[in-house]
Amino acid sequence: MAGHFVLMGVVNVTPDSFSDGGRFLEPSAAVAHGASLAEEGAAILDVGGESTRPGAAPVGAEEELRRVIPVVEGLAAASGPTPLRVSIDTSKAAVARAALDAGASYVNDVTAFRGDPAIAGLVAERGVEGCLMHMLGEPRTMQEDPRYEDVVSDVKAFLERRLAFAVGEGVPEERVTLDPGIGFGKTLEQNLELLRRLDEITAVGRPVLVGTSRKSFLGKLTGRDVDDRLAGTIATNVLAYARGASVFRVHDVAPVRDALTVAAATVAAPWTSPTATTKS
Ligand code: HH2
Repeated sequence: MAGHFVLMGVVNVTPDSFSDGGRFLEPSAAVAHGASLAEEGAAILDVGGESTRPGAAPVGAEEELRRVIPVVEGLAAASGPTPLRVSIDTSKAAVARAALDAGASYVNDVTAFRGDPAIAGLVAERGVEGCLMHMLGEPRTMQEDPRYEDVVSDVKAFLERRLAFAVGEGVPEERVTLDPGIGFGKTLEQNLELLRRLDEITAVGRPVLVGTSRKSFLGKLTGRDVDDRLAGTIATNVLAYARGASVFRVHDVAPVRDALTVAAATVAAPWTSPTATTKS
């Protein structure tokens, strides 16, 4: 666990995303933004053309394609010291297919292959990696009184079921990352409990991604507006790291990279268990 983390930088090409909606609608602006996130240390750039914020209206495939494909193409073609790794944040197989054709190599599906199950076969066939995320309900209504028996056990069982589905469709387990879906059909308390007990999700044995960046539960705790939630974002990412998460989806790559670098160095410090040194 110690020492290793991957930053996924958020590149939203939408008019209505909750924190950066409308800022990168022009493909050239989105590509430039993605390239600067990569320079700050993002190993993966997650390009999305449909907002999933609570209450968001769904977007048709044609419009989603129009938004994301030029950006995926631009980022995949952007040259630098290391080629940019592009993720497509979609739940539509048609969008994922076109994005993979345009140079993406990762599929981030907030419906965990439920929205369009054909996405699983596509990921299998193309040999790419993907992320399966938990969401209760759908974005339009997901924050209306979400209820669980036990939020962590329920989310874990869901992720295990979706992992089994993906494997059944031919996706090798090694290519799957799991995500508890912070903010997707969860109250403030449920989000905090998932973070507090994240080690129960990492126990499934797959890498775990967390996306807390700028989310409203941080605003509820601190009273801060969406543009002023970096401290809360850092706190939650460091705590998630300590509990075994390894992929961090964030808008502010440079400061989170610094925080996780310090966290990783601290956790990695040599430490000998008293039981290991006891003479037998
Ligand atoms: N959160 C958002 C979108 N995609 N994907 C994963 N795997 N995990 C997340 O937590 C996650 C995600 C929401 O954030 P953002 O993209 O900034 O907002 P919007 O959905 O409004 O575009």
